Amino acid sequence: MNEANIIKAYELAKESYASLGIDTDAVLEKLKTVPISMHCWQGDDVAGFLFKDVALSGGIQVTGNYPGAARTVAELRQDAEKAMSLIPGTKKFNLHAIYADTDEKVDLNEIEPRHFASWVDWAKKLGIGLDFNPTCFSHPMADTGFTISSANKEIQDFWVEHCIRSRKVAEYFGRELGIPCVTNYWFPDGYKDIPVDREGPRRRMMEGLDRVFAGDIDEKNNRNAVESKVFGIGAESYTVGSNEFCLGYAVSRNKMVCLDAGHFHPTEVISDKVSSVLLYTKELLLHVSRPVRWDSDHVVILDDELQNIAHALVRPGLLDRTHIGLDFFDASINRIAAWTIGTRNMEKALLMAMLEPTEKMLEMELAGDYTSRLAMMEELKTYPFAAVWDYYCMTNGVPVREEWLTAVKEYERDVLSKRV
Ligand code: RNT
Ligand code: ZN
Repeated sequence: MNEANIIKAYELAKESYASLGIDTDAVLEKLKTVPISMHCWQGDDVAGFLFKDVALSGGIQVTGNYPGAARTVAELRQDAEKAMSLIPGTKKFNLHAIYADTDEKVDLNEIEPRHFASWVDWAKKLGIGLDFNPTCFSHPMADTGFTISSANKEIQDFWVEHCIRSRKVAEYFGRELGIPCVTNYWFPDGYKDIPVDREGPRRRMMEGLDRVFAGDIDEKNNRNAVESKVFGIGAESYTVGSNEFCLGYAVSRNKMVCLDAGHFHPTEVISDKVSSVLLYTKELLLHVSRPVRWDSDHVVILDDELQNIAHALVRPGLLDRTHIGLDFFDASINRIAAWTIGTRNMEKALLMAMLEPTEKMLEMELAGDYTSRLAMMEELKTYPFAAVWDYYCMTNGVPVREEWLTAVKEYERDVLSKRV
């Protein structure tokens, strides 16, 4: 793309938006500071490094066998850096416990901050924050389908211990990096078939979580979220950590919920949940994903729901209380492209939401002028958003438009294709 043309197009776009009272330069300054947490697990199909050759469990699934998945910590970092070089804006990196970088033989109930020290060094080098997740799946102690809500004391204790240790790793991340870590607790616990007792497992999950958050907890450096789900593969009839469970837990314990776009009934959308949840909790975590017929974790595209999520955060000023994380894993396409497409789309959706004369539209709404409201919403869709986006990419030193694909193809040829 020709730089002079990008600037020319931007100047014209800037005038168009200025006529609506929008300062595009100010919008781009703000957008640049909004952190998006890129999930490590897109890079290696949720395999991790702590255990070798373990099947993915917990009712989630990665499909596809596109070559080039990262096999080592070094490869994953190299891939993530490549993706980050193609994405504008502030990033964080979201780790799972199974991504520990250690030669020691440690189990999940034995992890310590030192097993993650090299991630801190790496994050410092890149100047980014880290987020964290206990890994309550893909482990023999999760084979019954229950973890922290298990009626078996030994199993429950194991996962409580894992979560406490995860929280401490997360607190260490926040302390070391000076950027609060966000820790997300997701448990796949549930039944394939109709249970007799729906209350017991939920009570045990509540008590287990209370043990995880007991004692000294460092909320300055680490914020904790619980992620709900409607069902998982093999847990179709009953999921312990339902939406009501997690919301109730978060509100009563001063924690966050994590709303994952794929964890609700097919016509239920998280964009409509944000404003309610944030009336009752201080902060919110999102797992921006794309369910296709089920919680399929497709790469995030710039669809209506993504734009609605961005509007739900930007219009009422809830962006600063929301942590945006991504959660998808597609092994059927180039994984660096998957990260790049999904994360760039999140940025685009935020930019679109910021390029809106919200106050004017709110006036229309309050005056009962729904005609003008609808007219504006529709006209805005064809405003010169693309020119602002291109300029944002260019001035942030990342490829403009599909030019990033050339970089990915080169990387595939020179690096990924050699991983055999
Ligand atoms: C699973 C949840 C959870 C996981 C990651 C790997 O349905 O969405 O967030 O995707 O922890
Ligand atoms: Zn999720």
